[in-house]
Amino acid sequence: MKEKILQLLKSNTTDFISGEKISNKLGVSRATIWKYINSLKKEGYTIESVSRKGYKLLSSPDILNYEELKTHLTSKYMGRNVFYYDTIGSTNTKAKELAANGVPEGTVVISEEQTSGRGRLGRAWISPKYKGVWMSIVLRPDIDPMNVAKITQVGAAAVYNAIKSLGIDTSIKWPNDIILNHKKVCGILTEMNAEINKINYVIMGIGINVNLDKEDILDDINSVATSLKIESNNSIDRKKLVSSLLNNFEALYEDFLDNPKMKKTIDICKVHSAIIGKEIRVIKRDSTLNAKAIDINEDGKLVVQYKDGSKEALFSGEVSVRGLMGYV
Ligand code: BT5
Repeated sequence: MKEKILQLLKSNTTDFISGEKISNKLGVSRATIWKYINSLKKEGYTIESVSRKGYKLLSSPDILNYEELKTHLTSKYMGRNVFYYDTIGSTNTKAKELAANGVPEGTVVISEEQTSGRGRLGRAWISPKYKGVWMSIVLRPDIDPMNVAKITQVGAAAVYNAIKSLGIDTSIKWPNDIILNHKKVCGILTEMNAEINKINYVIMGIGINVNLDKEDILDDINSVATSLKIESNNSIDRKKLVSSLLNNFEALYEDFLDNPKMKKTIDICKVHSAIIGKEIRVIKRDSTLNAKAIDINEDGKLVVQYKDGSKEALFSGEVSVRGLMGYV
């Protein structure tokens, strides 16, 4: 009932809606409406109430539940089943649990804060409350498990497009970072559960530093990390960003399922690459070599050329890439 009242208020934010009208439409008493309006106010909605006129929604809180996201969502299934938390350990861990219990493709876990956010190889990911986008998408692609790494590129391209739709131009550092002014604003962690030739599910975790302030970026990462707000001097609308990300991701993901060469994704990752054409360091488990990044191929691999002229297509699982002068 609360959602229905909110929907009515949202459908008309220029005029007051009378208690009588709401009561007739939804078949509940005026006292019940008043109770729900108070509860919405407690959640952070600013609602003006004037006797004889009724109620008017003045503003909505900056939170990322489905009620708030759906205004901007145009996707068919990405983000249509949202598990929203105020705080959680890691959205990827929760998404795995839900996926194992059978939630459908496109289910999203999103939290205002993570207390044990994870990067790759067990690294920590800082995720302060209400300041970022910390979310995971459950996917069930019918593809060879060997091709799962490609989905990280689909995610990176979708994040690029979503941030661009808000007027900020970033670049993509293969395989899983989005970069703004040489620092990281977003990281992607793709995890999967599979048998030898069948994927049970893939979890695509995305962390975007949206409205973090300088003091949120702790000492040990401030040389590599930044936020959209710090770089643009503007607070960013997180709801628009998440919805745009899900809309973009669905389109590129479908293209990837239909065309494994995923031209649309690769084009975005190449044109907006932070490293193609540059000298980089390729850090493998037991060696570090300088090379020039020259291409991203249709397998989503980074093609590099070493000093001796030899070329190699790198698989994202086995390397880290750094600029010669710093992070990138
Ligand atoms: C990543 O790992 O970049 C993947 C990050 C994925 C985070 C999302 S949030 C939602 C979902 N749930 C999770 O638990 N995780 C996913 P990697 O390339 O390994 O980078 C990790 C490194 O980035 C750390 O070792 C730090 O140096 C740095 N770092 C940590 N927090 C950061 C932040 N908020 N912004 C930028 N860099 C950060």
